[in-house]
Amino acid sequence: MTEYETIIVETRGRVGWITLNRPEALNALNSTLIREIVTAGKEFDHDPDIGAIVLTGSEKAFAAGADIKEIADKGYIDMYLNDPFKSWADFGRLRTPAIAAVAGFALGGGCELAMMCDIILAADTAKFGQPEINLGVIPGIGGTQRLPRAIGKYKAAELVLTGRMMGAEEAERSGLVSRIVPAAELLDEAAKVAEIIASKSLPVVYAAKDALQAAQESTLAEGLRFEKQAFAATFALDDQTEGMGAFREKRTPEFSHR
Ligand code: CO8
Repeated sequence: MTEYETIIVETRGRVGWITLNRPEALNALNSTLIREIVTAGKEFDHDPDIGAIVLTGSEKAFAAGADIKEIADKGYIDMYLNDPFKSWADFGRLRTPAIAAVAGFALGGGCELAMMCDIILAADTAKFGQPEINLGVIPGIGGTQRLPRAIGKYKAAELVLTGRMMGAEEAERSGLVSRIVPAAELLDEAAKVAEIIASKSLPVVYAAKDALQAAQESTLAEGLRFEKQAFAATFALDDQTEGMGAFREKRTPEFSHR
């Protein structure tokens, strides 16, 4: 098992847990933290015994964004040619569904990291925002692209252009979060959702995630064509035979992930 400095990594049954752990900096995403999250995510993704990932922070902060102290003195070439954030794309490409369990601040890169996950569960204390404009920069790992797709152009523009934070209620109303739960129940609720997903057939879960992803990245016609093929392909799986057979026999299916 890889040793980590800035995150805590655990396996509970078929669920992989990644807890950001830089409390002194409100989980600001420095280069070590980025490398570690991506490494842990990929390790879980390569493990066929893991069916879902939960990514969480502390009560005060999911993540307060890129580590401003680490990037403040960088120049254009550092950011463009030596892009310190390029490995994030690998996190966005994980096949295993990821649930962001967000309490406290999810700002800048923290909000963008939550948006790379498939489900965002928010504690009632959660605060989301893209405050980069206040620092003289713009969002750099998807904020200007995923936020408008999640909450619409006009609300996203207000947040990105003013740097205003929004609370959990507003985030849920806008479609950024899947559900709000009381802060004390956040991790239990994330565990329940993750365990449900991890109990399904892994190849079918991958197919569903791929098709949902296609909805974000393609036209309706392309997405529907992709779904048609992916749907038909599930009929090649033992788990389709098992799932439908179990329904006919009025029993719980036992998926073999084949
Ligand atoms: N970077 C570095 N250190 C941070 C960060 C950060 N983003 N956020 C908080 N900290 C540190 C503070 O400096 C402080 O440390 P110290 O005591 O040593 O000075 C400690 O965390 C606690 O923070 P505060 O005392 O400020 O706590 P408050 O409760 O008063 O305020 C806030 C909390 C409102 C969250 C405040 O800390 C804040 O505004 N933080 C910055 C938020 C921000 O602007 N985020 C965007 C960063 S830019 C970005 O994310 C660009 C994305 C591009 C790609 C990113 C890929 C990783």
